[in-house]
Amino acid sequence: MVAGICAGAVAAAVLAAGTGGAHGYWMRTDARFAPPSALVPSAAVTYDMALVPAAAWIEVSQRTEESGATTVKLRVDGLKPGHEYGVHVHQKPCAADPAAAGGHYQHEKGTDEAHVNAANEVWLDFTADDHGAGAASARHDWGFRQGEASSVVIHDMPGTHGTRVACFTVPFGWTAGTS
Ligand SMILES: [Cu+2]
Repeated sequence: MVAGICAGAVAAAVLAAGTGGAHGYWMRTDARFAPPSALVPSAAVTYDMALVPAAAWIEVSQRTEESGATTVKLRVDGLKPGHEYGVHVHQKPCAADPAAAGGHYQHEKGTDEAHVNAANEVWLDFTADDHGAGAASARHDWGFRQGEASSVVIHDMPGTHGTRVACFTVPFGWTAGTS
């Protein structure tokens, strides 16, 4: 019974969503982190309870304009005060295995420095304030391809070399004509 109520709350956490296309796309979703072993699964999974405690909060929003230009915003609360986190949009949904989220979403695919950067990927690095809250925003003149952006992964340090400490499965919308 409790599980049923909470599942409904998770579904309702997506406040508004449209389809990709000429009118753009807007989406905002939030959740509280839970470990993969939680009886009631969450779309937000923590792998490191010291850096991302259970019940810490995350919100992700996406606004894609008619041009395809896309802004992704992140807000968090309840994290470790003063800690610097690295955050990226990843390709696949979260699971109990931190590796399940796959690699970073990339506008143009490549593994060299020309491709692995905040201009070609969506980076949302932030430093938690004295109360454990944080925020970040990234805007690009491109949007996502269908099925290739599925989560936001939090790492234990900024940049691309951090360990994955949490993951939030997000219903990102795609830009029509790019799939
Ligand atoms: Cu990442």
